[in-house]
Amino acid sequence: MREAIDAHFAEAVAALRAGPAGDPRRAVRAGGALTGERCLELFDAQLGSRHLDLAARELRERGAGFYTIASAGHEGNAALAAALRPTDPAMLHYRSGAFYLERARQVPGQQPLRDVLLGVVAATDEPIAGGRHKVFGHPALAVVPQTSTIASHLPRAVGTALAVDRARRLGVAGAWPADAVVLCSFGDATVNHSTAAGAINTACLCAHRRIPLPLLLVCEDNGWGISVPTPPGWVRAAYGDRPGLRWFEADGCDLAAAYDAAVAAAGWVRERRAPAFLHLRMVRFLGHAGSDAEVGYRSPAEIAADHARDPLVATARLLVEAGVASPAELLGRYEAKRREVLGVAAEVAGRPQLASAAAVTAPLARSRPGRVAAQAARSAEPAARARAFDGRLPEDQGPLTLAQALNGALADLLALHPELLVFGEDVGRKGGVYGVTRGLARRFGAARVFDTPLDEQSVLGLALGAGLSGLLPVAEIQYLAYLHNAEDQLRGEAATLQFFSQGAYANPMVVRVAGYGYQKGFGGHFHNDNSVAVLRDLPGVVVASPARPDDAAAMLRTCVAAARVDGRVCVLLEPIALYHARDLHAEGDGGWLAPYAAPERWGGAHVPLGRGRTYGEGTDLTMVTFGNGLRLCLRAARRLEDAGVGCRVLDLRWLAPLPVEDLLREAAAGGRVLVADETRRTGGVAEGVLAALVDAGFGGPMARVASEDSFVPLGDAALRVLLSQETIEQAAKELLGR
Ligand SMILES: Cc1ncc(C[n+]2csc(CCOP(=O)(O)OP(=O)(O)O)c2C)c(N)n1
Ligand SMILES: [Mg+2]
Repeated sequence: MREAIDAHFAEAVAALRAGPAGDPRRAVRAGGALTGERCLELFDAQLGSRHLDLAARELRERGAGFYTIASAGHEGNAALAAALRPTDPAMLHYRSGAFYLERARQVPGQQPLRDVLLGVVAATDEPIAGGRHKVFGHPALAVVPQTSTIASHLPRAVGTALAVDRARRLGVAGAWPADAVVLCSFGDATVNHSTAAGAINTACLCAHRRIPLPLLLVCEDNGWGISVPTPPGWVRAAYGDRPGLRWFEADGCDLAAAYDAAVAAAGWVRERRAPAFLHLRMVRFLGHAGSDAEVGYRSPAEIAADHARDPLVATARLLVEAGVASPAELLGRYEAKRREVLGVAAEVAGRPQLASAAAVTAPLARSRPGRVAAQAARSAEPAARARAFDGRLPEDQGPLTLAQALNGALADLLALHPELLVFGEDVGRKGGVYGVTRGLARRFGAARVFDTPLDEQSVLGLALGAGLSGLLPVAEIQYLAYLHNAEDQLRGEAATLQFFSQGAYANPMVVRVAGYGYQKGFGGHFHNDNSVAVLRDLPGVVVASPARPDDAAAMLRTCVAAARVDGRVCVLLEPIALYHARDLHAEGDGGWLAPYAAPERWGGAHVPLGRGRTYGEGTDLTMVTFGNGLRLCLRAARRLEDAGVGCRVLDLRWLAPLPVEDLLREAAAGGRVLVADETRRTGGVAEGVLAALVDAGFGGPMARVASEDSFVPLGDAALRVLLSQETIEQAAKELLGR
């Protein structure tokens, strides 16, 4: 079936009246900068994009294609690619076909029509996602693939823009040229999303504070979010006059106007190192996607009226009126492009798709333990360490608390890696709510250790952008409950980037999260959150849960090493209640302190990913636990041993990947397994531990104790829902049949 816009283009261009021959080196419109030659090049990208859309529909009809969201009507975004450099990182709206084709034209050796069609047919030889998704992305074009979640790329774009100039200031090699502009484009409905609003607010705040942020935000406004109209004038009303955000606008259907506006906006951002917002008025053809029956919410007359705004016809008119080409010539180009695209489509249809689960999951969790161990063993030279610690090395300070050990490890890592940044709410001058980052801002400077705005999505966005840009971010989320309001930045963005780019792009990061309960009734749910299910099911994401000071320092180093070496995304869950704990069994015994686990080079030990730690050698019972549970279990084990029961306690240390090998060995040694899980009964860690035992055919008795499926209340009531030592002891006795 021939699409209406296809027929309309032919009719409208045939009806154009040829002007006298003009000089293609001159502007197609007096007063503008777009020459006839350049206009023809961009027209070629626009034609290619349009025919890709038409071909995607044909492939879909034949059952050979799997994606039909079109760029039709948005082809003016070719002007953005023309105004930018092919080395400027681009995070693109899903209607960016013309941008992609024009950018690819600027880089030798590209086959962009083929790239896009390989994506449509989900072929394994598609260059970025390898058949995992249809995205615009290519490492040679600095186009970073985006997820389908609208707005979720804006925090990363802000972080990337910040990282461009921060890398230069720190004198470290970033991933982008020092004068790069970061492009982030999106639709009009997207500006209403809180993720977009928060990210743009953070950009404004940076500009207000004169923090360099070369970010070009482009809203491609077609007036619709699927079936919901955006009120005319709304985007301008919302963003036209924001502090620190320079506004540009143009008719995106008019290539000459869009080009001038894009050149002005890109130049402004590049020179000022400050954010700008370019509003391009577009039109949406072919509905929202192939499956969207637009006639259900718009009249046929209204839909047809849009054809008058076809940006391809508008470009043809520019060329014809400037005497650069005749209507017949342009129609010839249109049909030639159709043949070219359909030729490629025929060639790629039926290309092999991913054929096994192993093939699909291959990019998820790159893991090179030998290289990670070697990296984790490294440390700064003695003189640099002495400076980093003001001459007081942590290994000379006697036994430390968990908070002190983490503080020492962060300083060691900052001293070792000039590209490492530590940031979050209150981590700078205050040194963190619990003092974990105390003194770091003073010793390493505000460019490396700093406070962020109070917006967890922006904190994670900064990590996403910094990691992508060659920096090594260690972000802090103040409380686990507040990770939950931003977790899509971890789930949708951080965890998927390697998956959708086959590792061509990565966002190495460590996110430190203060969490878990047991704060003696203080703080209630939000400060005692024990929900970790949402982290454990993220494919490829490492979840570390150190309980003791020596493990905490060593595991933080492992996480940073895994991020740096393999691009891993690591979450370090830090038990708040143990930050300042000193004793284990009795007041003053110092049982929860430990000497600083210095880097291996100075005698410290490395904790490999997914390796647990065993306490005790008893053979009657194995307790499996982590976090605060370790302390409870060690105390319970002491009492059980007094009663003649031989216990061993396995601290899992890593909640993802679970230390299955250690688990099976210790389960066999104890014969019976009691899992003590301070998180919830539903979705808690015990579910994974017991399932791993069952999967492996462990035949001994098993039981679990966990906290209740509840939020944690204030005061002594907290003890009614949290796992307790008594509960553990009682369950152990039942399991032993006593
Ligand atoms: C967070 C999120 N919610 C809902 C969707 C489903 N969705 C996909 S596109 C879209 C409309 C986006 O409209 P707009 O930003 O104007 O872009 P356009 O498609 O018009 O170019 C919606 C609601 C989504 N992808 N992400
Ligand atoms: Mg829209």
